Amino acid sequence: MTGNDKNEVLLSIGSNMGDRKANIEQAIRLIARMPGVCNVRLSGLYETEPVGYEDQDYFYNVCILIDTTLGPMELLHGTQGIENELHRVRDIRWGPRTIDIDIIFYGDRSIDTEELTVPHPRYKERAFVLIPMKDLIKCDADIPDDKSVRKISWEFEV
Ligand code: A4P
Ligand code: MG
Repeated sequence: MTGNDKNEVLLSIGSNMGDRKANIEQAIRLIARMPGVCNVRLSGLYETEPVGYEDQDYFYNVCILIDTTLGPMELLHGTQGIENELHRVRDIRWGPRTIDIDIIFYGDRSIDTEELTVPHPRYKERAFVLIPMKDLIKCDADIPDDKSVRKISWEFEV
């Protein structure tokens, strides 16, 4: 436990199924309502080419910064609960996911357990994380391929 220490955390959120924008907005609302989470700040919304499995639809991606008194595992379990809640509505058996929430940074901590690796091990190779992230924090990582990431007009307040 970290007591009542407040940590700044960067989350990456992606969706490529159903109403992608609505899924992302709902995930953000649910994160903002978690006890122990406050001061939610949003990046722009981006449409991004799929990375990894190419035979799937384009994603929408955002990054958000939050302040939280939750410890890293509490936060992970909370965001996994939100993933489950949003998956359940869509009843998907295989394939793309309605929502994916990854912890990119948790303060300046390094964590390497079976359940959680922070900073996220692949974020530096991913334009779909780096470009939204640059809306929120200074970042000196090279942006790999920004042609695969396109900003979408977005009116949303938490
Ligand atoms: N886990 C470990 N570290 C973390 C962390 N920092 N944040 C563990 C969140 N979870 C973490 O995750 C699998 C396990 O990772 C969890 O049980 C957790 O304990 P998952 O969300 O169930 O599965 P996943 O997301 O499919 O796997 P993975 O390896 O995290 O996939 P990625 O790397 O997140 O890739 N292309 C575009 N354009 N946009 C996307 O958002 N996302 C992916 C998923 C692929 N291609 C994409 C996008
Ligand atoms: Mg994930």
